[in-house]
Amino acid sequence: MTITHYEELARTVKEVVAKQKVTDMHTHLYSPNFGGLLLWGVDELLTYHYLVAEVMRWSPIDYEEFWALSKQEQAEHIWKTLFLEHSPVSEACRGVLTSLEGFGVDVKTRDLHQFREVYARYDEYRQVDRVLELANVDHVVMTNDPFDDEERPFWLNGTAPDSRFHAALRIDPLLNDYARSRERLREWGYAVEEEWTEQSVKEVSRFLTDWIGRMKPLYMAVSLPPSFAYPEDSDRGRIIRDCILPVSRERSVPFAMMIGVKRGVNPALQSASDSVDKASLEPLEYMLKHHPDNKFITTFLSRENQHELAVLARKFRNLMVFGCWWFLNNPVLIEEMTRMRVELLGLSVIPQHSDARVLDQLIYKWKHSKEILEKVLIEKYHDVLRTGWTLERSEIERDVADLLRNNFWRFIGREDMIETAGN
Ligand code: REL
Ligand code: ZN
Repeated sequence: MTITHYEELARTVKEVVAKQKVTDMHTHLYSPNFGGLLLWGVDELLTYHYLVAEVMRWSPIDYEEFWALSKQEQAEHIWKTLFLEHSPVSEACRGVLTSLEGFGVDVKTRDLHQFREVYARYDEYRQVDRVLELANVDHVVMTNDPFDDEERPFWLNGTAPDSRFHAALRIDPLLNDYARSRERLREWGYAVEEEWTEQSVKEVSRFLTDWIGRMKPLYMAVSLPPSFAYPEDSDRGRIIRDCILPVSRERSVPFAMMIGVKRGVNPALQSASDSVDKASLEPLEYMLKHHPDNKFITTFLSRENQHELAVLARKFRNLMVFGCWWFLNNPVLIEEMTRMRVELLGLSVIPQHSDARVLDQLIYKWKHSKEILEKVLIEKYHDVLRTGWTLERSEIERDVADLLRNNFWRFIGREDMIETAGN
């Protein structure tokens, strides 16, 4: 079907975007067979750290007192303060309502006990099937940290994730706190030396290779502070140079960097304590230029870094830009970033990831982001239709499939995972 007019265009884009399955390339979700690691349900939705930060702005409760409450009590406190005593219009509050509504809960009752009863009919396996279907997500990439004492045993026992869940080898402790991680590596039989010697390089690389073998990660990932520098005469600089980049290239496991997070700005907020600052793009530019055979997947946390990141991606095809990360995952910024990226890079980006920590958030994160993607695409396609260009439905299907799943799989070299809505 050839599309020449706005009405057909708008209808087609809406249908195609709604129908398109998403591969969510960065989440904090777990396969349902990983014990209690997968968070789901209304109490988890309400105690999301985004909402903890928001409740503290209204509530006089002491931080310690809040953290001493049970999960249910924290959820009740947040429900009362952010939903009943004030209107829930922030993106994180709205997200809870979209997720509940999408799950079939009647939010207008405002009855948390009733919401809990609905979720009580599910277990984590049924919940995964239902939420992935509701959110139209086909694959989920987890965040898997071998230094995490709760998670490590599952991998050591050979627990295989559900086929829809894929690992990402997260190496924050190795890169951001090497002094402590070095001790752990020794405990685990990696003979790293006090100094950065050839043997240390070999042993850290062996650690990475072992975990790549165990997890089969789609990429290695790290979050980095605004002050991140490279090259740098530091533990982090040396590990990236001597271990991460060579292993990433040799094993074809791209290196994902999430840059710009200031951890623990208000430590009393615990999981909600992190903030943001602008970073330099020079380290990334240096890596892209000096390591053309390495693949990099990158996002920045500050709004101010987004334009220069999109420009840098025009210069280096070994860079894939992804997502509207964390404090950027708000409609006003998603729209601005998506429009800017499409204008500068066409359709060669991964416009969004969910960063979901709670399974049910997949419903709202993708519903809200798809609405914006739809809007931007209609506008951009309409601009070209006005020149006399025409579009086929199959071309729109191809483009939307690229944006929501195939660009990711193609970039990481998994052509076998590429699918389009039409087939
Ligand atoms: O992957 C990360 O480092 C961050 O996305 C998380 O640490 C953060 O807490 C997350 O919930 C943000 O959306
Ligand atoms: Zn994350």
